[in-house]
Amino acid sequence: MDWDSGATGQVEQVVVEILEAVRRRGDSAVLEYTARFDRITASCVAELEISPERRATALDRLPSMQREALEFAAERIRAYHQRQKTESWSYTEPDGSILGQQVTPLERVGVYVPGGKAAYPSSVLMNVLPARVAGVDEITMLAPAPGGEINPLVLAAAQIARVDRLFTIGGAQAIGVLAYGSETIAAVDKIVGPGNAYVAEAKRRVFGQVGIDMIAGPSEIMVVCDGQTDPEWIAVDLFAQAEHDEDARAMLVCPDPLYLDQVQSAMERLLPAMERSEIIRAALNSRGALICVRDLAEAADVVNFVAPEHLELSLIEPERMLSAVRHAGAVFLGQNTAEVFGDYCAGPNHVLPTSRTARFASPLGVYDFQKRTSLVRCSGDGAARLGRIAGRLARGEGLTAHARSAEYRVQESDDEQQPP
Ligand code: HSO
Ligand code: ZN
Repeated sequence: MDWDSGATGQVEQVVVEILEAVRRRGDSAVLEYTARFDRITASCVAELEISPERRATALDRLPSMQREALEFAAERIRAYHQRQKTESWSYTEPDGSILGQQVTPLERVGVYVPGGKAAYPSSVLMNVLPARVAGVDEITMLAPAPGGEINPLVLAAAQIARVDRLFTIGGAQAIGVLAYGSETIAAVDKIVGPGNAYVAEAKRRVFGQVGIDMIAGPSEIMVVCDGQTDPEWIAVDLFAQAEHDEDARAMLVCPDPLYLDQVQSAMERLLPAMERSEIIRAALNSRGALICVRDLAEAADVVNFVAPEHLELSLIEPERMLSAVRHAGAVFLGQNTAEVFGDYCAGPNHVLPTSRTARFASPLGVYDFQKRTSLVRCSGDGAARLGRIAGRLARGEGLTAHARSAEYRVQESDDEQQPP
C-alpha cells in the first residue's frame, strides 16, 4: 500500500481548485486565499505590494555586518554569472548565405521565495541575480508573509538584487497568479524558486503555460576524503547539509576504515552542541552513510552512481580525481573548500540538481533566463541550392506545396541570377 497517496491526492485536489480560481477570478481569488492561509486581509492586491522604499528601509536597517555580507555575496554571484552569458553568433556559407543563432533574455520572470524556516535571503540572490544578468525585463518576486510577517533579510536581499515588484503572496495561489496574471500582476514567462508540496505541485501543473525551473529535492552532500583532513571539519561539513531537513542526505566516502571511525566519533562528540541537532540526527539516521571503498577509483564510481547535488573532494590532490567525476551538481575541491561557501558567497549558484538529476541537469544559471532563436538568410545561390534539395525531400514526404515553395526560389534565382 502506498501510504503517501492519500496525502498526495489531497494536495493535488487543493492545488487544482486554487489554480482554477486564480485563473478565473484573478485578484479576488488571490485575496481570498491570502486571507485564509496567511491571515492577511487586504482590500486589493496592490496593498500586498512591498514598495521599493520599504525594501530600501529594510536594507538600511540591517546591521552593517549583515549588509556587507549580503552585498559581498551579491557581487561574487554577479561576477560568476556574468561569465555564463551566452552570446548570439552567425557564420557565412561559401554561397553567401548566413546562418546564426540569436540569444534573447526572457521578458518576465517570477521568483517564488518560500516563507517560514526556508525563507533564505541567499536563495533570493541565487534566483534573482542570474535573471538580472541575463537581462530579463521584469522580475516579480512573491513571498508569503504569514500574519503580515516577512523576514527583513529577504526584503534586503530583494533590494540588493533589484527585483522590480515584490508582493506578499504565497502558496499555490502565488504560482497561479504568476502563471495566469491578474488585474494587478502581469503573467510571467517562467517561474523559478523552491516551495512546499503545494507550490511544487502548482509549478508542475502550470508548466507548459509558463516555463519552470527544476523541482528541488532535499539537500545532499557527498564528501570524498583521503583521510588527510581533520575529522571534525568533515563532521561539520556533513552536519551543514543535514541541518536543512530530516530528509537531507549526508554521505562520506573514504578508502580508510579507521578514518571513517574517527569522523563518526567526531560527529558523536560535536552533535549535541549543534542548535539543530534533532534535525541533523534524524537526517543522519535515516539517510546518512559512511562508505568504505577500495580506492579513489571506486570512490568515483560511487560518486557517479549517486550523482550528488554537492560533492566535496577533501583530498590533497583533488584535481586528480576531478577528471573521473561525471555526475555532480557542484564540486568543491580541496580541504579548504567548505561546501557551505557555495551555499552563500563563493559565486556559483546554490540551486543545483538533486535526487540524481545531475546525470542530466545543471545548476541554475543565466542560460535558464535566455532563449535562442535560429536565423537563416539565403543568398540567391544559396536559395537555389536549398530549393533543389528541399524540393526533393518534400516530394519524398508527399508535401507538394512545400516542394513548390522551395522550387520557386530555384527558378527565381535561375532567371534573375541575383547577387548574394
Ligand atoms: N544548501 C542549500 C542552499 C542553502 N544553504 C541556502 C543555506 N542556505 C541548497 O542546496
Ligand atoms: Zn545549505
